[in-house]
Amino acid sequence: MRLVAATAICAIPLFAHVGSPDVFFEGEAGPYRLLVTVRTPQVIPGVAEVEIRSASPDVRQVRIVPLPITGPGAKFAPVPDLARRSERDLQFYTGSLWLMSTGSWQVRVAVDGTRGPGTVSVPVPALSTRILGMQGVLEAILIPLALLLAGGLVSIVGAGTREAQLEPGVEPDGARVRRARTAMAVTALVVAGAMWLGAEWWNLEAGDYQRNVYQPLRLQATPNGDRLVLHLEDPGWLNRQTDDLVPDHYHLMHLYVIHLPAMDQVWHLHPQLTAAATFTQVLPPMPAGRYALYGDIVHASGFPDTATAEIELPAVAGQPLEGDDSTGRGPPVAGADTNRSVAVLADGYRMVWERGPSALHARQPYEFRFLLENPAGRPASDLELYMGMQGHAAFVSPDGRVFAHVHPSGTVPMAALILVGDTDPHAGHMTSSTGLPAQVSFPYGFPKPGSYRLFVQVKRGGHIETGTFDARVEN
Ligand SMILES: [Cu+2]
Repeated sequence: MRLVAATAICAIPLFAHVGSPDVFFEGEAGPYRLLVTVRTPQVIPGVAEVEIRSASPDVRQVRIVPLPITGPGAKFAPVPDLARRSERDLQFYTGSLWLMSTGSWQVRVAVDGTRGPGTVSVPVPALSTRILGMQGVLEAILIPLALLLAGGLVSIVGAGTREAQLEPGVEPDGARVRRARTAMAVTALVVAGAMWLGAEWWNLEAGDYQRNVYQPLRLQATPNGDRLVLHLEDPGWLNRQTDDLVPDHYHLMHLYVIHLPAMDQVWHLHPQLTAAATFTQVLPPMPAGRYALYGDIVHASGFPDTATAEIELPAVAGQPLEGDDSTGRGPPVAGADTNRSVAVLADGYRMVWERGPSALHARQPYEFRFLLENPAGRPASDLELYMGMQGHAAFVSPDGRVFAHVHPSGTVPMAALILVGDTDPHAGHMTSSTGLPAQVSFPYGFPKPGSYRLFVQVKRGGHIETGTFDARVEN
């Protein structure tokens, strides 16, 4: 009998962003700048832990409430919960929220303070990523107990049939003994039948739950000369579709291609939809080798997915990169300096990671800040928007189990932010496309200890620059 319960531990969570389930968001609730972290539950229904840090000290009260992004539930908000203010850090608030069903949710954060009220909604994908097999100890106790109960019932029925109507001390005759054996055999059959039915019912329930457990989209990648054809395949998770994609920062798919195992070159490409659930990318010149593919897409519900694949490519003559497509290089990841804070770019420019001296810890939200310097060592003055944003960063673990595509507003796709409505597509990032600050920041937290490579991309002087950095993350 396969025993399965609706809480925790045995598969690796893989979804929108790969292996990086926490949601990090930075943005404005009215006049207040907030950094919001939502630690999503591993099973649904489940409790999401919400952490909110206000950048200013003038916040008096924070209320939080979960709502579906679409459907009737989106219009009827339950009464918001008051977030608890930390006693040690008066700008830090925490709360817990139930997410009741799988899908696209938002956490609405309502702030009150000396500058009046303000609200902001943070999109949160809710999905079950795990199933818990019954613990071994519990199994070792419960199975013998069940057998004891079943055996007990059979012997009680046998003893009853054999001796219940006899005076104490009188031996049962042969007929009674035979009748008792028959009764015991029938009881054993009935008990075994009941246990079988119970197991069937349980497995049915477990199977139902199993269908809820998130399965990432599969990416079938077929090289074809200078082209790469990518087909999205749904393994059949709930009612997900592969033809309901919406553009996220101008493109239906953002494809990261990383050269393996050195991770010494990355491409950020934007394949074209050429048939149902099928994308085609004209490849740039690429050396023969093995490549990891991470294709970020967003469904119409605001639900993000990352489809992954690994492919072997022959040397590709390729076409020059066009439009928003870009590439960058770094040193081989094996033995890379995890304390390096400067990446040398083209034309003598430098990207500086303002990382400070303290160690990085897993599951901790950080503001990753990067400064672009010109050859004279001064802040660059010619930064532009790259696909509507000040910058794009990918946080990737060399084993490919973590991949997160992050923006200055956080891990949330821009398309989902637009769906939740109170975020104007041009708020939170710059409206003018030139004269941007030389510094760009990304809110993010690593899901687990280990080593990570960061690919940070900005646009300046009409071309896209990529800074490559490495981080060692402690527990
Ligand atoms: Cu991006």
